[in-house]
Amino acid sequence: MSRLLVVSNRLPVTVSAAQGEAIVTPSMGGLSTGLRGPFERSQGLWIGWPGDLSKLGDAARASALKELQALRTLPVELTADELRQYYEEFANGVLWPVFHYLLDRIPVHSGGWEMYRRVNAKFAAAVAAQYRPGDTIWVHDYQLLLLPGMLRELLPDARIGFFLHIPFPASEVFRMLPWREDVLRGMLGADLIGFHTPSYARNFASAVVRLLGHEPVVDELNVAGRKVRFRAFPMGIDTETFTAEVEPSDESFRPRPGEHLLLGVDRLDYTKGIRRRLSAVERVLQRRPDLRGKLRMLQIAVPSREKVTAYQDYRRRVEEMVGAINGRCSSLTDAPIHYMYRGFPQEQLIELYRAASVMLVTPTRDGMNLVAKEFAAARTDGDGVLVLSEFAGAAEEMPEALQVNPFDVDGMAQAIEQAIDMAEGERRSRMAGLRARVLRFDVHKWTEDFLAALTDVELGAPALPTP
Ligand code: ADQ
Repeated sequence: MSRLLVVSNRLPVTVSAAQGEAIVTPSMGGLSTGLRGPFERSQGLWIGWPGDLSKLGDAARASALKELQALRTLPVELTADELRQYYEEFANGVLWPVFHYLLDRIPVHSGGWEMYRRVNAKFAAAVAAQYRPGDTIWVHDYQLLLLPGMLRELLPDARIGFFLHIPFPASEVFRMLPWREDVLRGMLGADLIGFHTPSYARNFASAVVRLLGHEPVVDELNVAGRKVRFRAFPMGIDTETFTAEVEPSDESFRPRPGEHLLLGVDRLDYTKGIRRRLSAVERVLQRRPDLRGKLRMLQIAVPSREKVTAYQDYRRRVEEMVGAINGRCSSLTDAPIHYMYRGFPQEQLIELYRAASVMLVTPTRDGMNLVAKEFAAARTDGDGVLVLSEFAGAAEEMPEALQVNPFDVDGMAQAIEQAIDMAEGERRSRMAGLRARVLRFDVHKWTEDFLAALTDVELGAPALPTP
C-alpha cells in the first residue's frame, strides 16, 4: 500500500504549554477521523503547522517534537510574521472572502501574497524532503493552493491529490483575484482535484477555460501532456460519533414543556449568516405573539480567527444584535436569545442537536457545512427539522431540509414558522430521507472514494449522494 503523506495548514494535533511542560493533544476534527484508517494502514505522515512552539523552553520543545514524531506528524514551524501575512492577511483576509463571494470584505490593499507564496514553498520543501517514490500526497485547502504546482516541479512523478474545503466561486468572481492564473496553475499541479459539489467543479472548469485556455473533456484536462482530473467528492461526517449514546452532562439543556428550541452552532464567521438568522427569529417573535415565551433560540459560536479585524467586528455586531433583540423581546422571566461564545465538547453538542426542535444552518456561503449533517446523524429519534441555506454545499445533498435563501429574511422567518408548525409525520419523513444519505456517505467513504480515484482504482460508477 502506498504511504500517505497528508499536508494541511494545521496538524491534527494541538500543542499547548502547561507549567513549563508541552502537552500534545490530538484534535477530534472530521478530517483526521476520516483519514485515520488509510493513514494508519499506510504508516503515513502528516505535515503541517503545529501551533506556536516559540513559547516553550528547550526541554519542553524537545519533548513536544518527540511526541509529534511518535504521532507521525511533521511540524512546519512558522514565524509570527509568516503566520500573520500568509494565514491572516492573505488566506483569511483575501482568499476566504473572494471564494465566499463577499467582495466588500476584500481589503483595498490586499497584502500577503508574496509571503503566501513563500510559505507554500516552505511546505513544498518539507514535503519533498520526506517524499519517497511510490508515496501518495494529499494536500488540503485554500491555504495551500500553490503547493501542488510547486510539488510537481520538485517531484515530477509524484501522485498528488488536492481537496478544496471551501466553495470554488463562479469564474466571474474568481477572476477578480489579481493572482488568478498563479492560483489555477498551482492547483493544476495535482493529478486529482476534489471539490465538495459538482457546481464548484464546474466553476473551476470554467475558470480554467477562461483564464488559461485549457479545454476540459468532461472532468479531465490535459496540462502539458499530463492528465488532471477534477470532480466532486462531497465530504461526510464520522457518523459513529454522532449516532452514539451520550451520558447527560452536568449542563444538560432541557426545554420546558411546550417550548421549542431553535439551535445554531457555528464557528463565529461572517459567512455563517448568524445576524440574518437572528433577525429572522426576531421577525417570527414579532409575527407570532402566541410563540412568545415558548420559543428559545440557542446560538453557540465557537471563537475563530480572533486576530483578524473582520472577525472582531463581526463578533461585536453579533453580540450587539443579541442584546438589541433581547432588549426588545424579553419578559421579566425570559430572554428569547441565549448566546454562548465558546467551543463545546462533542458529547454536549450531540445532546443539543437531540434537544432542538429546529436546527438553523443559514450561511450566506459554505463549502459544505458539516453541522447540518451532524444534526441529521444525531437525530436517532428520527425527529427534528433542519432549516438549511441553499448556499451551503450540503444543500445539494439535502433536499428534505427546509431550504432558505439567507438574503431573504422574511422568507427565512416563514420557514422557521413552518418548521415549528410542521406535523410529526412530515418531520419524520423528511428526517428519514436526510439521515439515510448522511449515514451512507460518511467521512470514511469520502476518504476511500478520493484515494481510490487518486490511485486510479476503479470502484465502479462514481457514487455521488444524489438525492
Ligand atoms: P467550517 O467552516 O469550520 O469548515 P463546518 O463544516 O460547519 O464549518 O464544520 C464546523 C465543525 O466545528 C463541526 O464539526 C462542528 O461540530 C464544530 N463546531 C462548530 N461550533 C462548535 C462549538 N461551539 N463547539 C464545538 N464544536 C463546534 C470548513 C468549510 C466547510 C466544510 C468543512 C469541511 O468552511 O464548508 O464543510 O471545512 O470541509
